Amino acid sequence: MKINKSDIETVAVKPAQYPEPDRFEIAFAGRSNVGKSSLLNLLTGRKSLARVSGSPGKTRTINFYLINDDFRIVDLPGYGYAKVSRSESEKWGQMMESYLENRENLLKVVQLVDIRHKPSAQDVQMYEYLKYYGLSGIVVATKADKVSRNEIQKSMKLIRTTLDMDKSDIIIPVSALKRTGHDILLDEIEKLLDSAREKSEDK
Ligand SMILES: Nc1nc2c(ncn2[C@@H]2O[C@H](COP(=O)(O)OP(=O)(O)O)[C@@H](O)[C@H]2O)c(=O)[nH]1
Ligand SMILES: [Mg+2]
Repeated sequence: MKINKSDIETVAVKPAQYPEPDRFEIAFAGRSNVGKSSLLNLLTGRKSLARVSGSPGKTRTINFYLINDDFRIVDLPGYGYAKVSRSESEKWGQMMESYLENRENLLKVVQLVDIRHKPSAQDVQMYEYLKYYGLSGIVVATKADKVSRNEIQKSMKLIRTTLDMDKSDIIIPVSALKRTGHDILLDEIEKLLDSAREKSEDK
């Protein structure tokens, strides 16, 4: 699949602000600063569709992007930023829950982890949560340009065991800097959309 068209559709902090659930959605989750915005820009071929931030912890909204006038990519607020207050992190939890637990048109959540580090306790918790809701299965290892080829293989093993991924779950190393890996992710997204469409036709 190629992305020819992408636009920010809605910025939401509560369900009343979400767009109608009339299109399939693929969401991105991960620690703040892991590279979610950079990945979105890489996939869409746009330099600044999503704001890339030097200082972590800025995105406190759920951002809905309309892709090819067809489906949506949803950028979820990042977690794991040390300096947030308890009330802020509770707000984050409520925002995530209200989206992830009730969104009927949500097909999958792509979990992003930094290829250089062992997934954090919060990454593990997030992946467990996604598994529980049947939304897990695709992990993107970001910043692949920062490690050697050999280390990529090692990191992928560490990510797989730490997140307790299923055999059929996949890890895709991606570099926004070198512009690699995004084609594989786009193909996976296309597969998800195709099979969801087949299912909805069967009904
Ligand atoms: N070297 C390298 N840096 C990256 C990559 N992806 C993101 N970054 C950097 O990581 C920082 C956080 O990126 P951003 O996309 O804003 O992360 P977000 O908070 O998850 O949306 C920025 O300084 C990016 O330039 C990558 O693939 N390679
Ligand atoms: Mg971001």
